[in-house]
Order: sequence, then structure tokens, then C-alpha cells
Amino acid sequence: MQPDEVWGERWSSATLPIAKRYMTVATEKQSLVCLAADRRTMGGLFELINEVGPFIAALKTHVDLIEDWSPSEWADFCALAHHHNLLIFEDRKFADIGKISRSQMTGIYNISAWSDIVTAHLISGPDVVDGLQTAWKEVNREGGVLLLAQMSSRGNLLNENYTNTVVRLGAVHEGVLGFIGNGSKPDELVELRQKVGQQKMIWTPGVNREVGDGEMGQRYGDPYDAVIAGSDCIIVGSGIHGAEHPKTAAQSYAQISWNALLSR
Ligand code: S5P
Repeated sequence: MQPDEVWGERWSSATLPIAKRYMTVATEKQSLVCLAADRRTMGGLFELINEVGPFIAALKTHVDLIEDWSPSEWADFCALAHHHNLLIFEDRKFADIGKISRSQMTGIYNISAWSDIVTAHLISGPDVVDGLQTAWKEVNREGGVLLLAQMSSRGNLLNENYTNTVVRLGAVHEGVLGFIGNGSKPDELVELRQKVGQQKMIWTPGVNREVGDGEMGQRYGDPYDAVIAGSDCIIVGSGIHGAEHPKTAAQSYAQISWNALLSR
């Protein structure tokens, strides 16, 4: 199957190269899964990617969680991710003014050198996106920003008004790959998709085959329902890395998400 057949308007109207890269990888691997690789050691990360790499399309990192992080081991880790044809997504949730966000893409972790995707809150205004895109351009790389339009955690402050503004500003910004939506609430996702339209992506955390409340205010919805409601990528963390058999779990999430996309 070719990506344009599977993704329809999302493919034909995508403007960012990284959007097409994601859709191509997801089609090749028949998986709409982004693994939230929330492990605290480099060894743990390597082990996880070696096990589930073939069944996921993207890899979401929190680089500042890793206790024994080093630039050389990280370079090896990124090489392993590329070997598995994975997009690398640093979930940094940038939120500062444009020029500081741009600088925060460098520094000790040098995020602009290896990330394909990063997250940002739009609380400081649209210049945060320009700052992040400038950082990628400065190292001759291309990337895309996912703006937090909704969150999966209970009691979050991203009310409907805020979501609407983020979508209105983000939908017309060429540096924006798409939005983070709340995977735990399919009804809210349907509404979000209506607001976003067909061009931009919606990626959803808060997804688990075991629907309900998670740890410390996290909430989970069903992976199939999320894709049917309009999600283009399910972000799954503990559903995979916390499973007894991460490989089997990853295969299962891949199959569910792919079947849902075909049905959609
Ligand atoms: O609203 C959000 C946004 C994000 S990016 N809720 C989230 O849970 N996330 C991230 O998704 C969070 O930082 C974590 O890495 C992942 C969810 O992990 P899980 O173990 O709950 O599936």
C-alpha cells in the first residue's frame, strides 16, 4: 500500500516534509504507534528499542529523565533509532519566548541536532514555533512542532477556549506539524479534529488497552477509538514498556492502530 492511498487528504495537504516522512514510515511498518520511551537509563532504552523497534513508527523521548546520559551514548541510541527507521520526537514541551526556546534546542542535550519533532505549549505566543524552527535551520535540519492543544491529565488548564486559540494559530503556521490531543477522551478528539481540519496531524497520548485512570492523574482511552476519532498517531508509554512482554504489546498496538486507520 502507498501512503497516499492510506492517508488521503492528510497526505495530499501536508506541507511539512516531516509529516510525509511519518506517514511513509507508518505505512511501511503498518503502525501508528509512537513509543513513549520513558526509561531512566541508557541500557533500559537500548533494550526497549531493540525489542520493539520494528513495530513502532516513532520514538518519543524525555532526554532529561536519563540518569547516565552522555553525548556519545545518545549518538549511538539515535543511530539505533535510525536503523529501525524511527522518527525521533523529544517531548520537551517548550514554552518560553522564541529566542530562549531556540537556545534551549542547543545546550547540553543539543536537541536540534537529533530531534525530528518536538512539543511546545503556545502559552507564550506563536514565536516559540519560529524559535524552534530557526534552531533546526541553523543545523540544516528539518523538523516539526506539535502544539499541546489538549492534555490527557486530569484537571489540566487547557480549556476549550485555549484549545480553540491554539488550533486557530497553529493551523496556519507552516512550522507546525500538528497538535497533541487527549487520547483518553474520543468525544473531545472528534471535536478537536473538526476544529483542526484535515491538513495537520493529531497525535494522542493517554492511550492504553486498559482504559481508565492511570498513575498520578493520567487517564487512558482505547487506542482503536482514538484513531477512529481522528488521531494520526497513538503515543503509548506504559502500555508497552510496562507490559510483561513489550514486544507482544507493541505488535498489538501496531495492529490495532493500523486496522483503525484502514477503517477510518
Ligand atoms: O497530555 C499529555 C501530553 C503528553 S506528551 N499527556 C501525556 O501523557 N503526554 C506524554 O505521553 C507523557 O509525557 C508520557 O511520556 C506519555 C504517556 O505515557 P504513558 O505511560 O502514560 O502511556
